[in-house]
Amino acid sequence: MNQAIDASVVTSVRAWEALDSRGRPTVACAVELADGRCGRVVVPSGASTGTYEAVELRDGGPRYGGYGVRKAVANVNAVLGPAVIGRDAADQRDVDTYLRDLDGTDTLSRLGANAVLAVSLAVWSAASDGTISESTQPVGLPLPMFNIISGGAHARGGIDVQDLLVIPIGAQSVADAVEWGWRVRRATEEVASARGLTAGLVADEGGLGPVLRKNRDALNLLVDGIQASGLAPGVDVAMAIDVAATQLADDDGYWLRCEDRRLDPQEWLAVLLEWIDAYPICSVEDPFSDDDWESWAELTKAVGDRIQIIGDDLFVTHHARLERGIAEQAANSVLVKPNQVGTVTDAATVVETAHAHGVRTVVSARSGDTEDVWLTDLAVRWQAGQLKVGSLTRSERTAKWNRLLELEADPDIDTALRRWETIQRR
Ligand code: 2PG
Ligand code: MG
Repeated sequence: MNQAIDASVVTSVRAWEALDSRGRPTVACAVELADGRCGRVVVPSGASTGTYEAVELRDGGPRYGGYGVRKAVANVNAVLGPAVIGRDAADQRDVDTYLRDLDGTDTLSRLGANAVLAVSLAVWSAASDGTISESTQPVGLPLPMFNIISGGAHARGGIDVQDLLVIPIGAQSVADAVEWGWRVRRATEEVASARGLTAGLVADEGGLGPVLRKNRDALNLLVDGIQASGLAPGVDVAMAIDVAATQLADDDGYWLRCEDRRLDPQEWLAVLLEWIDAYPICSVEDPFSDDDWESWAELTKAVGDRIQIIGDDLFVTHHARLERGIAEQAANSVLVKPNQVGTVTDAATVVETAHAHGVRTVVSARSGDTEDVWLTDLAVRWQAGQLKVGSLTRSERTAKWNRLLELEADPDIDTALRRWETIQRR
């Protein structure tokens, strides 16, 4: 063994049960290397999970309403951790392949994707030691996507569309982007209050959770909020939606519960195209369910490159599903969530595949997230085009924006905000 490898050998792995931002138990893990570097992470967890995601291990039973993760923690401390000790943390692919082999299932359901990701990320965190780029090349910082209004699984009693977001497409810096997002959120809250809506309710990702009767009411509220902020809709700031349509789908098509409307896929496609024409929408995520490949391809064909169509539940950060999507032209963008697939290497492979095929990348947090900032660092390392971590309130959200602001302000890193034009050309 040479000295460099000696220094980055894993010497200790320790896991414990912690809480995520929704107050649900999650796995925390600390890894130490021979030279003293250490990584400590707390893994996130989704609410509108895709059918094909890697599987979190939960304890069941009365403790924490069944959400406890003591079994996953025990799997780190007794199986995954001891197996990783002695391996080179600088070789992430080797570590992750080994972790995956130990589990032995494609969805990591035996030892738990929450257990495997905790170790994979903590190893990555220890080895990277807070550094962003080894190169002296300019590092493009991802363009933020800010959640303003929430519905669906993130805001009980709200509209069907899960997230209404803004992308500050005209911003020249992260600092401006963040301030513009803040202005839109505040103005939207004021417009909602003036309309007598209970806008102060905050949803899981820090966005507003007003009780509205129609999905269009939310789209109108957001466009009015952008206008009231003094920014130009579609020029400074564009709208984005995450439908999370797997949550709306049943055997007959799509069910808009707040409007009590049932639509077949063709009718639903027509509604989406109406919205895209009527509002300054530049991005639509999960417009159809994760099995409705045909409808995806129809929408993507209809909009061409005019707006981005993002596969979240469709691709679940899984390279085989992304490759099918590329072959069938089901979407032109991919959401990347490390815990959907379970290891840093698998998520990185999806980013590489996407970039090699001109598919845009949006690195994303989960609705149940944590105080950690590794997601921002991964997005920058991977040179992802965009970053989606929720709204501009709540510490688990602002921590990740704050890290982006920190990187932009770091004189030792040659950074530039990834501009919308650059993203569109990608
Ligand atoms: C999504 C995410 C984040 P969840 O659908 O994109 O907004 O939600 O973590 O609940 O899957
Ligand atoms: Mg989504």
